[in-house]
Amino acid sequence: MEEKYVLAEIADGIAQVTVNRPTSLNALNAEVLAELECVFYELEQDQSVQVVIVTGAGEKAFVAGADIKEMAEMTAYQAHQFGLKGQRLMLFIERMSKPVIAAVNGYALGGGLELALACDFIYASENAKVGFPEVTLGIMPGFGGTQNLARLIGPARAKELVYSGRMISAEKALAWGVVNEVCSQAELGARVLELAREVAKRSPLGVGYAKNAIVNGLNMGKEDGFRYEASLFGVLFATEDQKEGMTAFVEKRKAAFLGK
Ligand code: DAK
Repeated sequence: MEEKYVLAEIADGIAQVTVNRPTSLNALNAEVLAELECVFYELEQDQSVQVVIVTGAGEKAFVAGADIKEMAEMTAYQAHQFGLKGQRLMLFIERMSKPVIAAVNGYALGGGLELALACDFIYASENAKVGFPEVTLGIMPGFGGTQNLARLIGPARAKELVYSGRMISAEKALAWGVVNEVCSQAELGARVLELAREVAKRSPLGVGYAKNAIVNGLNMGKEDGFRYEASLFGVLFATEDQKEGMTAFVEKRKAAFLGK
């Protein structure tokens, strides 16, 4: 598929995905969602990719939400299909076997914040603003935002954000635990890349299984989560990465992981 609104570049095991529709502040229309779905599907299959970074083109926005102009004309059936498409994308990202980091370089609103929340975590620039303005439009978050935000920062703060439709600053988002780190816009790309490079040196299986345990464990009771973790832990002992990691430690050298 030839992508029009989504750029993907791969170098040294790291894929950089950019939502590239800056004149609409990278708003998600049906075409952008479809392209993102294809790109993420390909990155999941690509063995050379260990970490994915998602950002928005331009200096103003990560993604300013679902495309309001497109949604304004939708029938209930089209809105339903649009919602299913968005949810499918968010769940796919959440369940990918590789980490996905959101580099939020400006507005992350509505569906844009939902995209960022579907990622493993968020680094943001100082000018970033995040929020759920859906209630100002007569709707509510529908790409998993109510579920992911409440799980991340607790129901009280999530309700305050969702009910008010307010945008909060990067600084407040950091204090509330929506984002992991805030830096200047000029530094954001480098800070995220630095972390991605560190993660890309680790065992892809160790990282992927840990993601699997955290993501799926959050949907389980604690004891089921412990059992699930133990099963995945055991499976890793059937891999070459475990043998290589421990042999390298004993031989006092750096491990060369193969992801198998
Ligand atoms: N959709 C379409 N166009 C957008 C947009 C958006 N979300 N956000 C910005 N744009 C466009 C603007 O219309 C403008 O286009 P032109 O007028 O130049 O053609 C251009 O981007 C630049 O924006 P502004 O001129 O407004 O720039 P400002 O700096 O003045 O303001 C802003 C920036 C981010 C504060 C403002 O653009 C704004 O308030 N944007 C809307 C933010 C928003 O409300 N986002 C949430 C959208 S609702 C569903 C599940 C989920 C969803 C929907 C359905 N189902 C289950 C069915 C998700 C819903 C949402 O995300």
